[in-house]
Amino acid sequence: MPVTPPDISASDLDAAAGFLRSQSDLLITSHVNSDGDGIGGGLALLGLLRQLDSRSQLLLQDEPPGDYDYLDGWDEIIDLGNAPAQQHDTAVLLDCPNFDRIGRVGDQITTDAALLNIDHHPDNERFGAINLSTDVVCSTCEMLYHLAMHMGLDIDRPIAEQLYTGILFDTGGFRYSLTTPTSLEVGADLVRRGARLDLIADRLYNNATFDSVKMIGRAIDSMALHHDGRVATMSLTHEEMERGDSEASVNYGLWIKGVEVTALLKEERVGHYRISLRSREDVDVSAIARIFGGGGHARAAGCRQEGSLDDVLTRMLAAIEQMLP
Ligand SMILES: [Mn+2]
Repeated sequence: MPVTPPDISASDLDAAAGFLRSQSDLLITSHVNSDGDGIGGGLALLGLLRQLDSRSQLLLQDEPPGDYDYLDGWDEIIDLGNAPAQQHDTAVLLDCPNFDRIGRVGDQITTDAALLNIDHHPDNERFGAINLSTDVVCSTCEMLYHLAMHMGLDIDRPIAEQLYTGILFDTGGFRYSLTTPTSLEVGADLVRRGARLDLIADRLYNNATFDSVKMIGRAIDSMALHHDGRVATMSLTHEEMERGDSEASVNYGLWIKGVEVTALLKEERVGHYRISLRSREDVDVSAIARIFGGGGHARAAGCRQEGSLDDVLTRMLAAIEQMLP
């Protein structure tokens, strides 16, 4: 049986468990543009709370991407476009370093609401009444696994697949450095409990559209090397962005030997760039992202910038250069 990492204290787990057991009508939510960790974790928590006969709902600002429709409970996710106007005085925030990350879902939470914060970002602001937050776990889903085990709840096949999805997503298939021995043990236990690892990996990694694969081609076409080949940048124009999802493109810079940091500049709106940063091992890209008002993890982070492509690129490269070893 996998053990709880020493950095999660039993008293924090007890406090979170007490919170979940004492509520009967909980709002569960995660950050804007929710990903596999937030969606898998949200659905898993819905299932776990059902075992406590507790009513809860999973509300996200944005309609979740259809890639996750293999998860049990998929139809139960509510996005803000389909949600009745309501005010909640208790909520669980998953995978959010601060309250603002939930976006406009925040308008449905009273200002004095009791919040349970479950997260694994190093810059977590411990904004909840109860905070289950440490960066020694690879994902919010791994944290939920430890919480479920601590509470003696049943992780059945549907919940195992929801949690496994978040863990696989956040570790890049158990490859990123935030993958610990415990993450691997948790993954193994979830497979033992019925998580279909082949199906989940296939849906996460081999599920792109024709347009988004072509977009990877355009991003690679734009690639340039800087700082003696230690930084690779790519960019996509607003026009290119409209043709499909570009999320998969960012990692290709790290395919190149010697590249320490890669950045993908995506023009979300004309003159407005969303920048995704990835690093190999020495550079903490979350520190770079924070300079520009963004955040994330040491190996994967992001921020936004306005201006011309040249200006934004110049600014990013100057900041990256400061961090190069
Ligand atoms: Mn996460």
